[in-house]
Amino acid sequence: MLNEALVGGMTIVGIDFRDGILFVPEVLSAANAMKGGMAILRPLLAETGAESIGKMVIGTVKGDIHDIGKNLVAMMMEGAGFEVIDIGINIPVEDYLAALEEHKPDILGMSALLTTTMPYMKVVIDTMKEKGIRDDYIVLVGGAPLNQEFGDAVGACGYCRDAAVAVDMAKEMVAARRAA
Ligand code: B12
Repeated sequence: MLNEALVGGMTIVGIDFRDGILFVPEVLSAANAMKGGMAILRPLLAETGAESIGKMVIGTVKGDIHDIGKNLVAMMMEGAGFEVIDIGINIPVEDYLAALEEHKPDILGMSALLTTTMPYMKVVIDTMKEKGIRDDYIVLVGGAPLNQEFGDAVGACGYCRDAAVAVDMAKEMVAARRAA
């Protein structure tokens, strides 16, 4: 349901928005429908996971209000058994740092959907380095305009092209870190 209906539908909306067939109000309406569907699926997916296998703080970077992909990642991670603290959209570096301090997660996840906001991920990671806390966390980044090269360039531990990859990568990295 999630991959074929909700994500599949939003992919078509994305293509039609890009091609000028759909406009912002229609895209917003589709986004709301997706959120409604996710609200129904969320507890069902969460039920399938047992104990927390790790903790993640996730947010969309400053200047960016896109949250569907982030919410999907959060939901899939919860479904896989992670505890997820979603700090929302338009998140400045200070708020990321405060959430890390408060929740002490295994993973920090950052999302960006705009080419103008994706460089902000480097601001967050560089600030973590300055404060000497970069290596305390697994940093995963994602969002449609990103790629592996960008993830490497900003100093993330991993770039995930979708929520399924995020779950696999998170499980692997948390297990490796705990084993070490
Ligand atoms: C829906 C949408 C909107 C909605 C957002 C609603 C919401 N609540 O999120 C609205 C209408 C508000 C909107 C606004 C704008 N949008 Co818009 N939007 C889209 C659209 C159509 C779909 C995005 C989406 O939700 N995709 C579905 C999700 C499931 O996919 P996803 O986000 O990529 O997430 C997956 C992966 O990337 C990954 N992932 C994502 N985040 C993370 C994080 C982590 C940690 C990990 C591990 C993985 C991960 O996993 C996710 C799930 O599989 C895209 C087009 C597109 N195809 O991307 C344009 C798009 C992103 N928007 C665009 C633009 C330009 C804008 C506006 C500037 C428009 C305007 N002129 O006002 C504003 C920006 C406002 C702002 N400051 O942010 C452009 C960006 C172009 C660019 N070069 O940057 C796009 C590409 C459309 C286009 N072709 O022009 N938008």
